[in-house]
Amino acid sequence: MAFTLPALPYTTAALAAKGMCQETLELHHGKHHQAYVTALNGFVEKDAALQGKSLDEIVKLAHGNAAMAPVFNNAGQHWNHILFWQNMSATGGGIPGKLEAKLVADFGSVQAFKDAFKTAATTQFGSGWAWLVMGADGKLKCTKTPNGSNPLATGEGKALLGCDVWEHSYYLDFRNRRPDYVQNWLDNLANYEAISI
Ligand code: MN3
Repeated sequence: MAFTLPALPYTTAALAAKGMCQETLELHHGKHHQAYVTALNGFVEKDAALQGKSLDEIVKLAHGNAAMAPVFNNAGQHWNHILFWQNMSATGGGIPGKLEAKLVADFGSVQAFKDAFKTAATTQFGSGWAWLVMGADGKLKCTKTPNGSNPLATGEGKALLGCDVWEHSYYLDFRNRRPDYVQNWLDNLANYEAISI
């Protein structure tokens, strides 16, 4: 069973008023994410060891295996983008009370959470991702991963929010201003309502 590009949970124009334009979503979803899916299917087709495995299984199997780096990069990016589309909303930015209480308990304040997330995102040198994860200790924390890696692969916890900081995610809307993209993402795009803790 081949992997497929999931439909966006909104139209490509839906986030424009929130700082992510239609062209960004058309290219990012229709070209970049599609390319990861197509490449991953190509690897699975040629390798019996990958056939019948779930996406999570392939990500974990390929992680840290140099010979499987191309498989990991594409499987990881497919996994990351599935979450990323769900992590945004045209009505994003509002933090429900239960999550707010947990953020205050674990970071000290909502502002401190956003600062930690933004620091993770802006200190990721080159391409990668910033994450809000629930650690094994039950505490929320912010982390970052390079390229196509993610918290499932690194074992850092359950990913609750993932923000793509590859330039293709923000260059049309924010040019080189990654800090502004991440701040806007946290304030206006992030779909905190969909997080279950
Ligand atoms: Mn991307």
